[in-house]
Amino acid sequence: MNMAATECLLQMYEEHHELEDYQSGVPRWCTGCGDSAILAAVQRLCRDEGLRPEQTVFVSGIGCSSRFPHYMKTYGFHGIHGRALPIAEGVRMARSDLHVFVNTGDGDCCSIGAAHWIHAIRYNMNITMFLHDNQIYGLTKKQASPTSPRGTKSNTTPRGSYLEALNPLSVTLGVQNVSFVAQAVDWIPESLYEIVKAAHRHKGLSFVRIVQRCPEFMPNIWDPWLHDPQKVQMLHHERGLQISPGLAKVYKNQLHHDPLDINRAREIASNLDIIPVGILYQNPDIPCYEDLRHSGKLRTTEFFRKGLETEFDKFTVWPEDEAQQAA
Ligand SMILES: Cc1ncc(C[n+]2csc(CCOP(=O)(O)OP(=O)(O)O)c2C)c(N)n1
Ligand code: SF4
Ligand SMILES: [Mg+2]
Repeated sequence: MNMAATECLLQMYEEHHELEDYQSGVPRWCTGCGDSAILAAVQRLCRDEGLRPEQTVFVSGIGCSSRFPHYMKTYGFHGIHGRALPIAEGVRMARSDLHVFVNTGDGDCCSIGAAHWIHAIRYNMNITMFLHDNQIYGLTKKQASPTSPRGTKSNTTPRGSYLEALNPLSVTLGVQNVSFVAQAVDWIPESLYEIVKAAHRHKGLSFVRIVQRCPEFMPNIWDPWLHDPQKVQMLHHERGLQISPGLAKVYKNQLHHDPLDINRAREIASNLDIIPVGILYQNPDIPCYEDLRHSGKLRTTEFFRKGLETEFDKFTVWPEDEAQQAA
């Protein structure tokens, strides 16, 4: 075999990945936890899109859902509660060649990390963000979160929570520079996969709220939607996602929705009786912050070394300066 053919084969081997190339460890999530479905969809995405594990990084905060990077055989950063987004933004600024993902819980994102969430939308960096919304603090064993429905009994709200839940879709759709908003549910794996794929392919901050079941602390809350497919509305459009014939048979509540129409997206998001599934909004023309800042130039180690040396040189006292001062 000649050299060119050998190199070609080696390259094919390096670029071909199986699911196990992305799987790491045994997830510690409870049986029936929706996080497992999200993990399966994302590992499949990485394999199908051929994402090189060494060029892929998952960043998370703290929570059950934030254990996600441990189960991906890629780079990962299990961060600080509420701070997944700024960490991911730092990674993205320094290494625009990486695929950057964020896994965050409803407490992590919508409570302690809410300020970072708002600004991440506005900065619109090329990051794919999954909000695992189980409407409760899971890891710390059942405290109400901003997305808990009013009346939720928890350790912090024993008489039931007093406030209406925050709507993560409406909040995101209200922020300047929003470029991608979608919603998925953990119990429809086919559309979950299509949505995470569309989110990854979008250039900009892709916000995907995933309705995630927590059978441990919020059992049965999604039963009305699980048992009545009419309460799940499948969004479809030539510019968005298509509904497969199999899904169309079960989910007959379908809406032809143009993802460029932000006002309609806001209306859809505000109807809480049904769960819209699909892309609510997508605008590919919003510029990414990292492009505005350094026009796609890769920040290499050499780049940083030169920059640091230039800065240090400003404080160097050269021998001739000392001699001049002494004279
Ligand atoms: C600064 C800080 N405050 C509080 C905590 C405790 N804490 C850990 S996870 C968590 C909430 C997790 O809820 P969520 O983000 O919804 O994730 P889930 O466990 O539901 O996936 C809290 C309050 C912490 N680790 N750090
Ligand atoms: S407590 Fe809830 S969110 Fe956490 S692992 Fe168990 S089912 Fe999942
Ligand atoms: Mg939660």
